[in-house]
Amino acid sequence: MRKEILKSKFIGSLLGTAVGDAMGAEYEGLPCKINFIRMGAGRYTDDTQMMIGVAESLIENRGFNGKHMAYTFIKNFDPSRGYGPGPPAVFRWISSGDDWDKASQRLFGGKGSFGNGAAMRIAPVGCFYYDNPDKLREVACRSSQITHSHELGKRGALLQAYAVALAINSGPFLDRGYFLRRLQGFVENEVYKKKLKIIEDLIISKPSKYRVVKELGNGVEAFNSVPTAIYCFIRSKSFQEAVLYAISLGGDTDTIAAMTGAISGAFYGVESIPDEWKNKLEDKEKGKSYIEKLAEELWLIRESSS
Ligand code: R7I
Ligand code: MG
Ligand code: MG
Repeated sequence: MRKEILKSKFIGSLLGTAVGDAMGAEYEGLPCKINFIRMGAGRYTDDTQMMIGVAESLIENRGFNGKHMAYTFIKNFDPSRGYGPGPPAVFRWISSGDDWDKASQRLFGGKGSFGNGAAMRIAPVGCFYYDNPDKLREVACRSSQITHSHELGKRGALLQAYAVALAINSGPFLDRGYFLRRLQGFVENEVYKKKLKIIEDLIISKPSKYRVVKELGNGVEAFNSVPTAIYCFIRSKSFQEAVLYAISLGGDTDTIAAMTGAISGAFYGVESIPDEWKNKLEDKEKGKSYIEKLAEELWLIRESSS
């Protein structure tokens, strides 16, 4: 792959997360079949704030450092970005002395969270380890462990990271069957395998949005949103179509659009994100330009090591 293409895919994936998140944020919790979707204020939410933390920590350490990533999340934490209840509790426990990889196990009666919070932020891991599935698996799981230690929370993040990596490695024409088979081969979990099989069926049957939501979900749980995002990407022919479709399904729109944007941006590259959406994305302290810079730094580290 040409260097410039890889760079565009890295930036596309990180910016795709932020654009999907900011755009979807204004439709969160609405029922399925939303029409007239547009980019509103362009303010991103927790999904992007945590994705930024993942990227910053990978860059500073030139790889994964769990304690550093946990403290980066804590440093960046801004409650006005709309976090789920789990992560802020974990941040408090780590700040009071819990180990970075133990605190999250206290959530949900000791089972850990299966929310989509680990998957929504994972794009930088999928980019950084796009050519190393073993390392991707390890870092996706360990970075999830900071806040999401439930098996289904981690597996969701792993699946999302691998979808981003596959999208980087494919192109310009998508072989849907191949893409799904590679995901099937990677995921090692019955809940997700079943959902991937449903995607296979949906692809050939032009289903209604109600059926998609009924069978794949549009909720805050990782297993009710990561497969949905994969479907949104796979069924569409452009970044724009994929993200609009994701939001139109309703439910956890910021997150499903963020994850759809991460995969679609990794596949189509940054040029595929409509200018109007990019230009409306907030560009203050850690906004559009900063996210582009993070993606470029991740890419540079990979370029210099290969
Ligand atoms: O996963 P998380 O960071 O939330 C992310 C969501 C995204 O939509 C963001 O845009 C933001 O709005 O929040 O936060 P968690 O609190 O770990 O998980 C989210 C929710 O999933 C929880 O509040 C629970 O409702 C549900 N959940 C569980 N419910 C029962 N048992 C997660 N794990 C469990 C569980 O083990
Ligand atoms: Mg959010
Ligand atoms: Mg959300």
